[in-house]
Amino acid sequence: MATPRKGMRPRLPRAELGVWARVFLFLVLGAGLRVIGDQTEEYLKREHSLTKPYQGVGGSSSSLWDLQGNAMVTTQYVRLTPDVQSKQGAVWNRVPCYLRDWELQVHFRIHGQGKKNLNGDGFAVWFTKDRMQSGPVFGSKDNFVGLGIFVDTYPNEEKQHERIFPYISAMVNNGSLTYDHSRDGRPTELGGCTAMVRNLDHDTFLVIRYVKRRLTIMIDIDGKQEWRDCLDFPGVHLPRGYFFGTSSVTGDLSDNHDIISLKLYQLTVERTSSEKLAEKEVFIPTVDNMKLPGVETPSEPMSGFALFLIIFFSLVGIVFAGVIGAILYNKWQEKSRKHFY
Ligand SMILES: *[C@@H]1O[C@H](CO)[C@@H](O)[C@H](O)[C@H]1NC(C)=O
Ligand SMILES: [Ca+2]
Repeated sequence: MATPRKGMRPRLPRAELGVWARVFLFLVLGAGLRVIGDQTEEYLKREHSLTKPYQGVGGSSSSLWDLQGNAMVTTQYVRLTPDVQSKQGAVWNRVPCYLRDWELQVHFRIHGQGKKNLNGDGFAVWFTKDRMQSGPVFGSKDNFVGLGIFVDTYPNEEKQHERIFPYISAMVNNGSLTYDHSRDGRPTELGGCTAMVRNLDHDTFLVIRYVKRRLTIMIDIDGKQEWRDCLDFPGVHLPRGYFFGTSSVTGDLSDNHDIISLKLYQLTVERTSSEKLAEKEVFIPTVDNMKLPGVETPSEPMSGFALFLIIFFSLVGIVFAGVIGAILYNKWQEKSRKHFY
């Protein structure tokens, strides 16, 4: 990913603060606040977060989260689907989110008996207008309105063009697009990355960050407490007041799809007055410069090395041309001298 990230906080490992620093911040600033970087602050929003021990989830009417389908809650995780064929489940936030800038940290675990590529299908993380509607897109409705992030563990498309699964991808929809399951959603994706996330002993996370209309996905799946880039896409316009949710489905192949936590942070970001003006409220999800299905993908931006080679050989060319030019000029002078006498 070569695009520079402007206005982003420097990335820090999750365990960036020591215990005493945390205690100090907790006492001084109150619970739920993490101070990071210079321009950005994060506040954990409990009304949009799903954490142990999942009090009341799927139960009481005061609960912030609803379960749907075969999803079930234990003390350690919310299991969207068990490692059993033809199951579907989801968990949805009841409170619409009106935050302008946010970050959703998803702590998940995918595990099962199936050997490589004999497992499925993965899970989706949603920020959508509709909630609690089962369907064919990782257990949730198609032609959705909003944002879908897919952790796809099964390659449906036979010809995979070098793509290695599991694969994480993102899609923004205004309700008109259909997710093409047989092609793993490739015609409509914004981008994505490979993420070997199955049957791991360590914790696996993905983070979805939405700041100043820029959608960024990072993953922490190697057990090193480091965020790795997965997708970075500017010009993503998402309306406010949508719902966070996550869903999963199994078919002939299956896996346990477990959500350990969903932590939603409000990001407080400085904006210039022109930035404020440019960011109009939107009511339909759109993406600037979205490459439409069937349109050729633009070629990769030039790498630094390629640029170096071009400049290097241009210089060599100029020097070479200069030398040749000088030789020819000398020859010509000699000739003209000969001519003269
Ligand atoms: C929805 O998206 C499609 C495809 O990106 C586009 O052709 C259509 O005009 C959009 N509709 C609205 C109402 O924005
Ligand atoms: Ca798939």
